[in-house]
Amino acid sequence: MQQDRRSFIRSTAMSAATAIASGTGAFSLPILNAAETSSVEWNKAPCRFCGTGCHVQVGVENGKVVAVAGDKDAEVNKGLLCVKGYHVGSALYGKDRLTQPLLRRGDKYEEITWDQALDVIADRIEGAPERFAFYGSGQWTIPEGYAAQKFMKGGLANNHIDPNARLCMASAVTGFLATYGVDEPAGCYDDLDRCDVLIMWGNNPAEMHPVLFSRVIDRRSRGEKIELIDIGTRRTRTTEQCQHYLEMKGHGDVAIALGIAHLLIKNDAYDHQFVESFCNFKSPDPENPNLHGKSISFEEYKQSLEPYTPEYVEELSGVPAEKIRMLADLFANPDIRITSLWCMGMNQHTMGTAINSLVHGVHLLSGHFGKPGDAPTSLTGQPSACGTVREVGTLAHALPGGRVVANPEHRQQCEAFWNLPAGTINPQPGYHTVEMWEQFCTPSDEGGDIDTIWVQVTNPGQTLPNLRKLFNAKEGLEDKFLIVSDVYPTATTRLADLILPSAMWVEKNGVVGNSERRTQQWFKMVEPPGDARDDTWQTLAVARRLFDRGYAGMSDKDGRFLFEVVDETGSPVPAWQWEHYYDVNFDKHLFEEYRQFSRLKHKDLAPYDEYVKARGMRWPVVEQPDGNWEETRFRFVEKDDPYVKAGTGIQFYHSSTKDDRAQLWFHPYEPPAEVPDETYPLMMTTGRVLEHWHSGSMTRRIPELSRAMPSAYVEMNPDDARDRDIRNGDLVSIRSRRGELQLQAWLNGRGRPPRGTVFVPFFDETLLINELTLDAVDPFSKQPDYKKSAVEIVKV
Ligand code: MGD
Ligand code: SF4
Ligand code: MOS
Repeated sequence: MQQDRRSFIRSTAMSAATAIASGTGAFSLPILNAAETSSVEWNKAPCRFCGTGCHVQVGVENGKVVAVAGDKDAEVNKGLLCVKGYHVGSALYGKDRLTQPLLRRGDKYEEITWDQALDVIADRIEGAPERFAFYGSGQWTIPEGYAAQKFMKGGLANNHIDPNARLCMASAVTGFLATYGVDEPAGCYDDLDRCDVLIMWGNNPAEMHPVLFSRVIDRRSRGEKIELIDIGTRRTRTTEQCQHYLEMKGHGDVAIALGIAHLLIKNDAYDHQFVESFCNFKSPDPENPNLHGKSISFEEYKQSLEPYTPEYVEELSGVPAEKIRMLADLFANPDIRITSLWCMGMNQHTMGTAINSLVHGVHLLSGHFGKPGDAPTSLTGQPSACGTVREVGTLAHALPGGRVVANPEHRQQCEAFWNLPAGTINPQPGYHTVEMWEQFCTPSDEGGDIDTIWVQVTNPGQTLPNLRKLFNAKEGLEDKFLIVSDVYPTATTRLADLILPSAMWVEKNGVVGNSERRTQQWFKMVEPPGDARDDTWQTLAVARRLFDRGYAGMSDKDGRFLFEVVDETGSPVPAWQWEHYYDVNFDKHLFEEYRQFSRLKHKDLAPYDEYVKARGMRWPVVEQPDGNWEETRFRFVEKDDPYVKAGTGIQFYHSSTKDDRAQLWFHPYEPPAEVPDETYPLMMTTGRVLEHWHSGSMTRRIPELSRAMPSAYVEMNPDDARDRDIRNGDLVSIRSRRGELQLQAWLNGRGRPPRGTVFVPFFDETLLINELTLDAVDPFSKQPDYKKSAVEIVKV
């Protein structure tokens, strides 16, 4: 079949649009209880969408997912789901699923076989392996990410692999590393059941982690008292539930954290015993900028905080001085339990590493750490941002198990696990996301040295910042080649040279890791449509094609295929042939291999089969003398964390100063990378909405969700609108230094931005707000700031 490229794009975009408009085409599932039908077979799986990590029960009948129910046995959600979770099954059945590999020839797409597709990819790689990059995802399963990681860093000795999670939680990672020397939250969701005060630092869990938020709100209906504080840049559905709303300007969080620390010291209300036993002090080192900064004395720390009086903090943040005093008084009270929650507000921030470290610092300084309910806890957006990105280490500088490519010992360990010749792994970190796409969009003769990118399970054509520069500029660069594995046509497939149809969610086996260190497993339940195949299989099959062509990197040092799997009799299984892929549980094989790495930094995982029985377990999971595998709720805390020495109480055993202490940071306040001026007087924030998952490629194909939230809009403050003669529903033009877009204005809508600010969601493929967003990044995490772009709005 030959199809004109433009008509393909048009027809797929149209079919998605009509499926959405008419409610036909996309298949909608009833919500059943297990008891309602007996011919339905039920099985557990984590929800496909967010980092909360709810479990669903999936009902299958005649080879189709026909129902979804909340899983009552799951600790995370106890049977509850949000509106996306209830409809997750329908995400499989949009009528324009990709079912066949498609190769672009000039202006046309041609259906090709998988065999041909593998040759195309192998040719690109063999032509220039060092110019090839892999762009992955926090929605990769752990085995998918691990396979890609080994393929790149082991097989190709190429570190140009980075995930969309760079856009998401890279600053949380650097914050944890800078503070504790090891990544991921010490606490867990149990803290939400136990805290007296919950502070949300620029976080809207009512829409982004709905089930988690209702777990908190439910406590009130049981008569428990809990004080909720929303520090935010606009009123949201979260605000509605909070006793306190502290409206801040962009980067105000930095000032607020400094203000709290200032008062704790000034009032001598900090926890002397905790600080003296468990903390060192740090500040950035301007002479030698690096993640671990320089050591400072308590006196220096104290002096640095001097200027951040409540009045000065009010000036910087817009939050009244007495509210800063209120926060400091709460932290000064040792008799209450305080949990801080944050997500993209603190991470998508050009001071992301700094603000993450400062919020940890407030908890450490006040001793609100390590007791159930006393925890600084960052949330992740995606179902496996933790499992696949942070733990498997699918970042340009990392290796599995908290290892890094720059460390010779780490490379050696990894080479030993992979049975590779010594010196195989490249010591130079690869390109992080923004650099990778910049290199790809720069013509080769102008020095752009990435010429092929393989994208899996992410939609960069919609979700990268500053799209014209970092994505659209690829158009017309004939020597650049984009490979996209997806389940639907998207803004990314629009510029793809090779489109690969993928199996999704319960069409394949999977393992993921949620925000609270919980590793979750599921089995394949239905067949993928047409020729769609697992992402892991795709990586494996390309590796094998290279191996068969004699590409040296795809063999281990004994000449065996890098991804060899043997059956019970010891003979290799040809899993790279699709018809044999499920002869073995390839996921289990990869997981067991990966599991060895997890012990290197006390992130121990249990054997695969333990996760089959459980609704997830939180690492470190350690085997007990009776043979049971026990999870850990609170890290660094004696009795709960098996790695803490008896008698220490708390032990930061990965301390970067090697003295079992955490680092308490000072970072000076800096303004945002872009601030409003005369030409662009409004500050724009972007983000998600309840009904849609990220780029909407899945949720916009679910009629109930797309009808509930059909298209993007710009939330404006009524005063800003009045100044511009704009009324509710008017079409307006929004402009930044990078692009222009026309949208409908929404006044007094779901979110209420204060004067001088606007909000635009990024789910709408037909209204790409990321053509306007800024691509400035945090200096340590390289994560971009999507929350602060200067714009102007005029009525059309
Ligand atoms: P998704 O829509 O989640 O967005 O950005 P993306 O990851 O780009 O993309 C997942 C893609 O995977 C979809 O196209 C889906 O169809 C496809 N897919 C689903 N299942 C499978 C599968 O099994 N296999 C394959 N191969 N494909 C599959 C998210 C990113 O967006 C993130 S994490 C953040 S935090 C950023 N947030 C953000 C923001 O706050 N504001 C703005 N303006 N932009 C943002 N962009 C970032
Ligand atoms: Fe799924 Fe997240 Fe909703 Fe839970 S809260 S049902 S994981 S989208
Ligand atoms: Mo991004 S990890 O989903 O918030």
